Amino acid sequence: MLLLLLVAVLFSGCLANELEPYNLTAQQMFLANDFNGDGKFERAELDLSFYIYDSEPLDGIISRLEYTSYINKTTPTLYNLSHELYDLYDIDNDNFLEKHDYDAFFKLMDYDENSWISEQEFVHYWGILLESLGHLIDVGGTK
Ligand SMILES: *[C@@H]1O[C@H](CO)[C@@H](O)[C@H](O)[C@H]1NC(C)=O
Ligand SMILES: *[C@@H]1O[C@H](CO)[C@@H](O)[C@H](O)[C@H]1NC(C)=O
Ligand SMILES: *[C@@H]1O[C@H](CO)[C@@H](O)[C@H](O)[C@H]1NC(C)=O
Ligand SMILES: [Ca+2]
Ligand SMILES: [Ca+2]
Ligand SMILES: [Ca+2]
Ligand SMILES: [Ca+2]
Repeated sequence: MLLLLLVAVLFSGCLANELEPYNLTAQQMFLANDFNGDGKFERAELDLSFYIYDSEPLDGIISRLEYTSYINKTTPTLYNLSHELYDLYDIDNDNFLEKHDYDAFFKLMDYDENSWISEQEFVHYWGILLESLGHLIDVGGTK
């Protein structure tokens, strides 16, 4: 999930520091992934945000290869980052993203354990994450 919005930000700016401030980027990601616009990021919306990466085979499971090659095709500058994100999502480290991985990843963001992610929870989680992974974005040797 979520790289889609990073992609949009990068295309408009083309520099890694366009992702800063990271909390603002995280906020935009929240808005983009709250598909029904009710101010809550819900478990079903997490599934939706990953749907796009499922290609070959089209089986509801996203392998590391499916995920990272999609990124490499669409935004090669995010290729390294895509591996780190995949590690994060693939909670049991078996190189396949499945329901139990999404369940566990969702819980990581749901600090108050009320089964939906508020904008505040989302921005908190992704703000920290982007800060720690931002250096992996390939900005063409300028940074
Ligand atoms: C981002 O962080 C800055 C500095 O802490 C703060 O002033 C700003 O309101 C935050 N923006 C969002 C969208 O959280
Ligand atoms: C990324 O895509 C390029 C161009 O399609 C390809 O040459 C390269 O092998 C790919 N790299 C990886 C690591 O998938
Ligand atoms: C991506 O990974 C390759 C191989 O580990 C490394 O050579 C390259 O510098 C990395 N790029 C970025 C932007 O971190
Ligand atoms: Ca929602
Ligand atoms: Ca698949
Ligand atoms: Ca897994
Ligand atoms: Ca919550």
